[in-house]
Amino acid sequence: MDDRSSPVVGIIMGSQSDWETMRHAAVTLSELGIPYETRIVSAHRTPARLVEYASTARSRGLKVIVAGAGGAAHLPGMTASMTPLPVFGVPVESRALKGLDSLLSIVQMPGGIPVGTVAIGKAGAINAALLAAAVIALGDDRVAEALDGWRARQTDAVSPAPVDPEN
Ligand code: RP5
Repeated sequence: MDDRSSPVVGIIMGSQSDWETMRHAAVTLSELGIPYETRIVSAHRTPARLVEYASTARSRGLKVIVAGAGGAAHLPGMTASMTPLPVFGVPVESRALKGLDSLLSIVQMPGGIPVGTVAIGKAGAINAALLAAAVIALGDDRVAEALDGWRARQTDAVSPAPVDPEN
């Protein structure tokens, strides 16, 4: 989806090591047919890249940014400080503190610069993508229909009763 049409969601992350988590946001957007781009943008290691990315995001046509980072996770907040677009922050699970550090770093923004913070790890990456889709669906009937379908399929997939695992 990255190159087929103009991206409306930017998926950014602080490190290559975040991709194992953030790829779930990409998969979810692909399932919904929403064009996105993926970039490694570190608040600490590539601050100039962050300024360039965040400050041009809206003029390049992005509508929502999903930002994942771990540890001292400044990326979502710094991004939100430089763009008026909605930013959803994904706390990536860290080795030392299991992502609690990431979560608190992202969620505890001072009043005035919001970051919509989701759950730690894969669930958060999926939900950030679904929130991005919900924002875009407000002005895009095709995405609204795709999101309705995604949710209906999820509902249909829930068995009415537990089953024993194979083997
Ligand atoms: C953060 O540091 C990244 O978002 C990543 O979650 C964490 C560790 O990065 P690496 O040392 O694996 O590159 O900036």
